[in-house]
Amino acid sequence: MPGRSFRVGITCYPSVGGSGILASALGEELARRGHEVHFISYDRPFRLPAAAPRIHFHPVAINDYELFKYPDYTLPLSVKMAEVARDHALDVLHVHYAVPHATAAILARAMSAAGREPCVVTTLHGTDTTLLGRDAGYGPAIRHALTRSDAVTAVSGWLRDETVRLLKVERPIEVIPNFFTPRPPGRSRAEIRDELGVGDVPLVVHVSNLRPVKRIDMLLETFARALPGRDFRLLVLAGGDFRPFAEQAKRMGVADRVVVRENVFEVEDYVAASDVGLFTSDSESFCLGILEAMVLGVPSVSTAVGGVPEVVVDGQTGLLAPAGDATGLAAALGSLLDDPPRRLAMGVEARRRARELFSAEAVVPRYEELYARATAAPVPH
Ligand code: GMT
Repeated sequence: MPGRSFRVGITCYPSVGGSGILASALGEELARRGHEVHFISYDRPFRLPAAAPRIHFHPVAINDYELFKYPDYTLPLSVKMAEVARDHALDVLHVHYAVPHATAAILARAMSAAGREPCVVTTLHGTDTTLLGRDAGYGPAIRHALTRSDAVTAVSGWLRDETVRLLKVERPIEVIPNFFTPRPPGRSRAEIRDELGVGDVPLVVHVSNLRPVKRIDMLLETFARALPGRDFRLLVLAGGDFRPFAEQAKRMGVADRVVVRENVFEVEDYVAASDVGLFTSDSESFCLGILEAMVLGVPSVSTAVGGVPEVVVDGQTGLLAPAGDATGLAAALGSLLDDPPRRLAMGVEARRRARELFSAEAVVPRYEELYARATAAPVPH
């Protein structure tokens, strides 16, 4: 740890989603490096270990007052943030996903005693800008919170540029990419394949929360188009309900070749037992799923959207195809399935790139440096 240790409050969505996963991993790494980390959210983030030194969790209680048609989260969150900041003398409130976390943090800072205000660091993850930033009911509040944050980061250059374009943000936004640290292997490739009942045939893996932007329809379409003349399986690690898509798989006649596991919190063993990743999103600021595969030596076929080309080097660590192009995606997938040596070489290169650019060792010190800069020179407010 370089010099100073920080007391950091982290707020994120605790449910399945890239921003919460990244925030949890960051908290774990910061605690490992000697910082004191306080998670503040309505639930304990799902990938956070049950108990770990220097990691604390502060739940936000939400009351459902009859008077309100919709329960409010932003105000109780800001009050809890201010309380934790005061009681634990936090240096930094680091919020992941701007809505409503950045607004709550700005309010918490305003409620803190003069001279004891925590710095606010906001990390943008994607739809907080690309979806909500376009919404007239949110845009001005997001812009305000970003302008008043002491530091703002985005997980890709594409997301930084989109944020500037959509929200006309004039302050600097630093690009700090995502990272992924795999947990130690639990079960072997053979054990996992045995559980999945896939024998030795090539296995294509998809990991996501199945939201509409992930285009699961396109995933199944790509899979179905690549199948003729080949024997392989699709494994979907679903952070959401797969039932609406099971019908489509049945209609396409591929249901018996699709294996689904829902709510797998530790994806590593499943991904490591796979041969190719497949991601067909319409939009991704980064795509943590691709990185999880890369770290485990698995190359991906993906749509070339948003920040994905910053993660995947087309032809070296994976293959890219235009969004919505099931034919192109299926051709790319087929070419990797038909060429195991190329697939393996890409996996090696993917792992090397992940280690160099997207490992905790490469990324976490950048957050530490940012905390040091932000606390040394907070923005005047
Ligand atoms: O994947 C999602 O839909 C969740 C969303 C989030 O904010 O939780 O993911 C975004 O953040 C991830 C972590 O930085 C990125 O890897 C995803 O690309 C991004 N999703 C989109 O931009 C659609």
